[in-house]
Amino acid sequence: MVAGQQDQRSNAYALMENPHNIRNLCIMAHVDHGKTSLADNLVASNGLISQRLAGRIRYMDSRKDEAERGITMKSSCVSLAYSKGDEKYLINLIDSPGHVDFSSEVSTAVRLCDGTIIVVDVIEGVCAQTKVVLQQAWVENIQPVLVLNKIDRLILETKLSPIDCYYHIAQVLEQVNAYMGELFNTTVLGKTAEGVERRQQAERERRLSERKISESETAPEAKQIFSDWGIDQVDDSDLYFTPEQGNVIFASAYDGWGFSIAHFAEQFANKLGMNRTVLNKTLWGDYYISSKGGEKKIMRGARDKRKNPLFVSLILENLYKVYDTVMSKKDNIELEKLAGCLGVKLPVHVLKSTDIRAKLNMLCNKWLPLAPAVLEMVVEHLPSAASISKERAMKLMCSATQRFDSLPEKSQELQNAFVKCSSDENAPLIVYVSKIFCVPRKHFQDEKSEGNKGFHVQNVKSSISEEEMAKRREEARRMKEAATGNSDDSKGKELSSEEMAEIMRQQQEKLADKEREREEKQKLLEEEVFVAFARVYSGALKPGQKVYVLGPKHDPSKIINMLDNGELTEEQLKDNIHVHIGQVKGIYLLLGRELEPLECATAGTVIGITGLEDQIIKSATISSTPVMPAFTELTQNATPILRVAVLANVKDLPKLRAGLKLLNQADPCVQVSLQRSGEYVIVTAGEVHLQRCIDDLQERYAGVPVQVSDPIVPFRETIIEKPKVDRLNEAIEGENVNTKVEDEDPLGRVEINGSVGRLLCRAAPLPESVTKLLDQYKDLLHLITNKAGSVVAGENIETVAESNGMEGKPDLESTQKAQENLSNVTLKAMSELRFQLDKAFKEAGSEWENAVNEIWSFGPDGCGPNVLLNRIGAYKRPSIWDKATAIDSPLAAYDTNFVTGFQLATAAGPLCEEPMMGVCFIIEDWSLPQKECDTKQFGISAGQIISLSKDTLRKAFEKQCQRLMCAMYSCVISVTSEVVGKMYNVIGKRQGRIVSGDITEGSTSWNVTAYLPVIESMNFANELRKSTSGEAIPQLVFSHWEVLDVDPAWEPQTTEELAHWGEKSDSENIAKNYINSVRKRKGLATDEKIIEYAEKQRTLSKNK
Ligand SMILES: Nc1nc2c(ncn2[C@@H]2O[C@H](COP(=O)(O)OP(=O)(O)OP(=O)(O)O)[C@@H](O)[C@H]2O)c(=O)[nH]1
Ligand SMILES: [Mg+2]
Repeated sequence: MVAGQQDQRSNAYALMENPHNIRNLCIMAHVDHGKTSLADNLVASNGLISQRLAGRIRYMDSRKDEAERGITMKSSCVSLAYSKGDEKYLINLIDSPGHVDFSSEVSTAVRLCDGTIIVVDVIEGVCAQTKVVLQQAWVENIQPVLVLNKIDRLILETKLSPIDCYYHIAQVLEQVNAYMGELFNTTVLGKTAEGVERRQQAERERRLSERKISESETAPEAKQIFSDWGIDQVDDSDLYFTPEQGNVIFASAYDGWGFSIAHFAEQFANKLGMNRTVLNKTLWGDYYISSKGGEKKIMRGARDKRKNPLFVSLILENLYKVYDTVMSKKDNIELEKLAGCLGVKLPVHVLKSTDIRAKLNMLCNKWLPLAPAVLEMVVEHLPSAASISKERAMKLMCSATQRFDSLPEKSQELQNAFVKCSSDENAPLIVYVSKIFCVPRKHFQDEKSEGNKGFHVQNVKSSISEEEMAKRREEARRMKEAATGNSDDSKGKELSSEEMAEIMRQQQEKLADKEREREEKQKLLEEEVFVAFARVYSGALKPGQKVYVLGPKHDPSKIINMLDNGELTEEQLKDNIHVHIGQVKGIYLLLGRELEPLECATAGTVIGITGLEDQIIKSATISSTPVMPAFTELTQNATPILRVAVLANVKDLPKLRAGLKLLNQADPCVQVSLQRSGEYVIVTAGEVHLQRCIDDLQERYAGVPVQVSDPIVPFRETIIEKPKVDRLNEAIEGENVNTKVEDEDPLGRVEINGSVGRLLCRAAPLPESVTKLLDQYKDLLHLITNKAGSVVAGENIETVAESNGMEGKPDLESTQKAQENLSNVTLKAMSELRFQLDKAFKEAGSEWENAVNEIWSFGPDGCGPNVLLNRIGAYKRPSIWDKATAIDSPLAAYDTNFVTGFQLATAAGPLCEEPMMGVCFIIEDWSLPQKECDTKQFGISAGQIISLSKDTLRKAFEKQCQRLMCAMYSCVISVTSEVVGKMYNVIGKRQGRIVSGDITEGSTSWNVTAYLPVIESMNFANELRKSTSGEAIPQLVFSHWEVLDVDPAWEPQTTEELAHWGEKSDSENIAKNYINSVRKRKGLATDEKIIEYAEKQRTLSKNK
């Protein structure tokens, strides 16, 4: 079936013509479950690599570090040809990484696909990332199929008997389906109603079918189930994985074999003379063959009757025999005989080979070739590129938070283009670029021949930048002249004017720096090419075509009225930072490590595009019209948390800057920023990701040695209820109080009464459940407060705002409009959140009774986990849940300023200027000075109100018991029982906490979940690997924030404490240490003494 496909590959155009025969899919799984090995087999089917190397070479892992570490670090695509009967298919296969650090790469892959192959290692079963990818497929609404991999290990390593092997596999399948059921049952906020309904229907039908089966079990006459057994009508194929449906493949990617139930059903139907459909439904499950009375019948109840199920007797026993003959008996004559039985002819050189595994691979691959089994499942069960539904198109064009009909009509019409998937000349061009990646120039197939397109690309590129460079030089020359001209006017001063010389030098240096930066980028682009990883949804794309490149924040409603004949003028383009015009240079078919040039890419296919690197950062939408909305943002599963500063030699700084820009452009997850302190900081998802970024910077993007600082780990500052016991576990009362709370007011209220008015407020710890909710729904809060605005506009707000020189003044009308544009899903989510918050507040005690309606703002950034409550009797403003309305109160004019103060206070707390978390500021009274109310003439400035609120809130915070919060990783490790103890040691040493540790049923491996403070996690993976002889690979993902229950201000004071801890507090105050290290890094004052024992020093010097 697969033979001769190599030729078809080169004829990609013929394959692309029919989008109904294109499948775009990705392979997803937990780390090391065998994705790349499976991809190898599929690639080998097209002759890109030899079958002998499939499962070993890991062709898609093209980077050096991927090969060295043995893990995939990026998603990459290979286009394959496959034919079944007369139909020819183009399969665009994307291999994705399984390591959590690269989960954003998985997101970029999923977005371009309509289906996915989920791989599960049958030894390890469903692991943390398996669940994540299943959820991702569910959320993105793409169809999954399943490959149960590494079955050879069940046979060879665990040495399970065939029947146990069957039960083990059945259990793993059950685990996967149980999780699918769980996904279906949990109502994730934002999930579309249609999706839920569709799945509910499937679930109902499944239950019905189960009932039917169990009913049939009770009826003895129904035990023989050749004929009508009532399952036919059930279609739950899109919810569960069931071998009889054909969406499950049993495989060993390493040994190159794999099969679906249908394959054996066909074989045995002929051999045993049975009905193929019946065999298809009974080869998996509790069925056995009974040959009572000479007639062979398939019966139910194998388990009860202690019979071998069909899967064991017809399939597994044969497989075991093959493994036994090749691996244990090593008898060539018997092997040849067995091969004959299986209908396989082994070449002589294979029979003579001493490499037993190669022999096994050859035999199994010929008997049960993996690639056709998987590809057949793919074309039958995964949707084609032309089957995008209106709902899915809507989801791609418009985020769930916005109403689709709030888009301009012309934009809404484009929804049809997705459904049509037409490549006609008139069809609008719609392309999505999910990431941009760097490829060495030598990997372009057209670079290898002379006068090729790629070269042309390069020439055009460099000529443009030559022009730009010339322009820059001219600018520099003019500046220099201007400077000299000035000094000409005052000749006498020319040399004496040091200032002038200095300015000139600085200007030149600046220019030269930028120049060098550009040159560096240019040099790099001579060796490497940026390729946009894209899918054409509608229209056809050709090299040389001019297109609109729309940034992720592009909103067509903002430009719709400017359009002149459907286009934007150059002037308008200059003003709009989200729309660019770019020219496509080359279009390529992606072939794993190589790229093959195309003359045209039609709708439905996944391609690489060159020439747009100046317009695209991370992702973009490409279209022939600017009314196309930007595609919705990719779902990210991991929060980048590991932050480091990067340094280079002064002379290398331009290179470093250029390199960082390229890194930021090409990595979907990394965040690059320039701190106020002048440091370049990069934020990565974890240690492995960091290492990859640094390697890329050093070897590809910057090409200079780069130094990396110690990780900058974020903290949060919070307050807690007054503790009841001290560090010696004794009740705190009276004198024994060891906290900094001052007691004039038991609640710690702060009152300010000055020239800008009176303010009375206090801070209180938010109930934990409320903080959790706020943290969880950060994005939703962002939408509520920033877009739909809780902004209150006073009648005279504009005049006051203007007189204050305030920019971005709240605009009641636009706020109301934004509120109207919120989609039903968002409104529903908002009311749900409000309900949950109300419940959480009410459960926390009577003092929070009405809190949810008093919420004024969230902070920092309007969406953080801190709350500002309005309990001012005289100021009745609508809460954030209500519609923005104008209210008549003098305070309304300063409302936003007050909130800004709150945002600033919560963005940097007093302990070490880190953001606050879980703090509630209750404003009990606020009034302006009397004369301010009478007349606006003596206006109080916005700045005064901001400082008033910021400083007072900070003071209120300081009056409570302050604590530091640490970021925690959740760490999932699976290891064998021999090294579990060693693993616990390493976790314990780093202040980690084991949450759960279970032995996986049917194996000796343990699945352990632990929490580990991020600050203690450096080098953790290495240490763990070393102490467990390379067995344990931790998967660290940011999990949550946890209060460090140590008072940072604590020092031993009472006699007992002094006796217990010693005067210098023998064991260090860990919270204080953390705070001091942060303060030192930020250049803030600490109370550490530089000289601890001055006398000793003196004695030392005397003794000299
Ligand atoms: N015994 C056995 N080993 C396998 C099989 N499939 C893969 N492996 C091995 O498992 C390891 C991981 O395989 P990969 O294909 O790199 O796994 P992956 O899922 O691509 O890993 P990441 O991309 O890093 O997440 C390699 O050592 C493979 O040789 C299999 O079917 N049987
Ligand atoms: Mg891989």
